[in-house]
Amino acid sequence: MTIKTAWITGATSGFGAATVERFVEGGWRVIASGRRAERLQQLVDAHGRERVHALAFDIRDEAATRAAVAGLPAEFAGIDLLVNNAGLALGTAPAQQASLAQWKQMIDTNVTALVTMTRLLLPALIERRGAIVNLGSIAGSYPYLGGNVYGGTKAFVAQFSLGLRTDLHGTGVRVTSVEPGMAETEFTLVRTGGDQAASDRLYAGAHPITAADIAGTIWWIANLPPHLNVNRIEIMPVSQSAAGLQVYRE
Ligand code: NDP
Ligand code: 8X3
Repeated sequence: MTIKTAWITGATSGFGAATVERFVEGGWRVIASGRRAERLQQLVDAHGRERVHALAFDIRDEAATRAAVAGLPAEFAGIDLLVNNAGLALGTAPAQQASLAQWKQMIDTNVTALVTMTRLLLPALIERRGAIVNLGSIAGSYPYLGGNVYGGTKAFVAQFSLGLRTDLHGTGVRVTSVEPGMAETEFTLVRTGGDQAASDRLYAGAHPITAADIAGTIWWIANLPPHLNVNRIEIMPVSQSAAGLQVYRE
């Protein structure tokens, strides 16, 4: 049987790290990328060089991304699945107080780097009739206070995914936008600039989604019969639901 290959961005933590584990366990080869080289090395040490190819680079750096794609070893050069997972939220301040630098970092990572990876890997994905799974978020559909640019980047991910499907019509390439709600990863630690107590408070008692839940969802999507495409999938923990609109009164 031919061994399939997935490129999983943001593989050093959370959804990405769990997805690496799920796909390696399922017999795939994985290209694991992220900035924290030591965490990537741990994946290689755990699973072996023939299963995991680690690429440490900042995904906002287009030249580094191009070099990573161009330098893939032959065994990892045929890509069956791209999981565009690397991403982040920074800050929860309302727009009028938010940091412009943080806004730009979210756009550079969640939007610009995602489209760069996609564009660079499309030829390989078309050749293999492969699949793309993009990590959107419920924040792209439901506004919340302080979600401003983060929500905007995830709305882009959802609409870009639908547009990709349309453009890739007839190629056999599948595209899915996975849109989770509250999930316990390093997401809130990153968003709050390292406030572990704030992260713990947010998830306490809420039974949030786990990274393994999302890895299992991505595994399911990638292994559906080839005539099926999940366009979008929105997943929340049972403890979370939408809570309506606000009214300001004079
Ligand atoms: P984590 O913070 O645990 O993981 C984020 C990953 O993105 C890390 O591996 C990190 O790697 C990588 N990353 C961030 N910036 C860069 C960069 N500049 N270059 C390369 N890699 C980068 O968060 P999650 O696992 O929760 O998040 C994964 C995705 O899921 C994100 O797109 C997030 O927006 C989305 N999401 C998360 C939800 C949640 O509640 N947790 C819900 C809905 C969507 P490193 O730091 O090593 O570079
Ligand atoms: C992460 C989910 O609700 O914190 O995308 O924005 S949320």
